[in-house]
Amino acid sequence: MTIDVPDLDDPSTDPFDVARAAAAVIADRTGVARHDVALVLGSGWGGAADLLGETVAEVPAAEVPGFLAPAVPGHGGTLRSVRLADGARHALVLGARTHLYEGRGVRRVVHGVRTAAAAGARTLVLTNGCGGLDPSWRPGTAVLIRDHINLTATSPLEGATFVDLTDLYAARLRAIAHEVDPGLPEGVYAQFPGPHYETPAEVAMAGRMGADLVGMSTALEAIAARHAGLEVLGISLVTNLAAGVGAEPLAHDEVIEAGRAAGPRISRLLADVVGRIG
Ligand code: 8IG
Repeated sequence: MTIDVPDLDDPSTDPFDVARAAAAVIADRTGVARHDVALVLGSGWGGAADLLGETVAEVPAAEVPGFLAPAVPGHGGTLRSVRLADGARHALVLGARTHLYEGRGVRRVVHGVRTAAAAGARTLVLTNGCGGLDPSWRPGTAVLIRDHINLTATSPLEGATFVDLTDLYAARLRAIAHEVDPGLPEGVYAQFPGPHYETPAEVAMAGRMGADLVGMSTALEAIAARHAGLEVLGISLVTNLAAGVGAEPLAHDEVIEAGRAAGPRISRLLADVVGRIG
């Protein structure tokens, strides 16, 4: 299918036109006319889609309007359609996240979210790997995002678009996650622009502001999702203690190992939660 798609970087382009074009290509390439739920898989969550159900089709992101080839070759970069275990619903798994720090503009950052909405999704699950401020949250701890603090100094919305962000991270979906795992902690996620990690002073600042988690994604996507009418669930995987938290710096191989060890557990969690979302 060849279609003429306007350039997302052109200010006169309506980004929702590109999202609709992307959704049309996804429907064509996957043979799935409508996706019900979408997932964005962040650091540490790459394998977490495997338990969701049966993969129907995979499309390289670079072949879908508005999406970019992955910054790191062989690192994600595909859009996957998965038939959920109930046999009726389909999940769109976005394995290609564009981060703000890539410098491609905020439209690219939220294009996957807008495409998911255009593809029919009513629910969006945003996952990420992040730093934790609570020293009792060891690397490998999954945390539900209760709210966020956007420290990027930007917004994915353009013009006089005044969107209410009360209960952005839907209480209904957090309750479903708690049915699956009553012990899941909740926290406030602060999105920094990155790509550098925070200084200890910045982490302390974020803590005084009310943050429990620090990362480089998710908040801008959640804002775009709410604007597009999606119900949002956010789950973080704490892969490291944030800078200056805890007495000694964590060894990198310990962090990697904690993430690896968490893989099967967070995959199960994600599949069980998505299975219960109506
Ligand atoms: I993985 O400690 C991961 N991503 N900003 N800070 C920020 N992003 C992160 C961190 C962290 N760990």
